[in-house]
Amino acid sequence: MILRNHRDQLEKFGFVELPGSLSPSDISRLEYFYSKFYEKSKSILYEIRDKATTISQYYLNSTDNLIVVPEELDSSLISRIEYLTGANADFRGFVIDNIQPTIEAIVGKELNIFKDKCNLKLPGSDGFPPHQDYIAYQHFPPDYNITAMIPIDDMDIENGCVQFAKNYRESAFVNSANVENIASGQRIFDTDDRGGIVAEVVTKIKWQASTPNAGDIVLFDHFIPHFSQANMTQSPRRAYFITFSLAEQGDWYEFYFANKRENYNSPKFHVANPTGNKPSRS
Ligand SMILES: O=C(O)CCC(=O)C(=O)O
Repeated sequence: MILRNHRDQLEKFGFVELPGSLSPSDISRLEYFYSKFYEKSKSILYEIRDKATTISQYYLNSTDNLIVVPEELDSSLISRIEYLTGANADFRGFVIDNIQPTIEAIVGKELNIFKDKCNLKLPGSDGFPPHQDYIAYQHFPPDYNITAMIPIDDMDIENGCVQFAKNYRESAFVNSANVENIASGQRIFDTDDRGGIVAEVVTKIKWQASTPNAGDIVLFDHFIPHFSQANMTQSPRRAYFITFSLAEQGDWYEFYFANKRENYNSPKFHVANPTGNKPSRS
């Protein structure tokens, strides 16, 4: 059966592509929600500017708003928007009804939403260096996380699609000197000061670009190394990333985001974030 095959791929490689998972009306809904999130995020940035406060200070006093992360080199441009299902009950219902059941069927367990975001990747916006999401999530109680990447725009190499480490689970892949830790039987590699995987490991990885279209979903676990390049096109490359944990390990969504509001600048919330290119305004 298809789902059995998907589960096997996920277990073997750490990621699996699910083409054509969403209907045309689902895709329109994703666009509609995005327009709401984007307008609200702009108004939050204006509010922060008008109050002459900092983002980290603003979020200390805001408990139920979207969390906006601006571009590193231009704080008036949005890099990503978080707390989506927390701030919008309709979007939460959409995810629970239209996305979560497929993932639960593949994983074979009930899930809870752990965190969520939409990456905008504006024209010229930088990529994410190679990293394992485990580095960011290890600070929280669930020991299994799986992310559904849900493109709003078709993704390709030019606009900075995500590329996965196809071979990193092969036993001869890397010598143990570059393994920092073993978690749930998976290797966690040494990191640089941004939380990215060290170059000695990165150069041994066989990268596979994932180029999903709107309507597809790509699932990946928190161990698989992945990276993306800058968006070299003239259009944004928008995608939702909804991360789940096992329901049997509790519901950590509000805990995660409360922690983020209290520690907005903590490196654990900015692992391997893009920093280099300044996006254009067009
Ligand atoms: O949006 C991208 O290009 C990559 C995102 C990513 O690697 C991440 O959020 O961990």
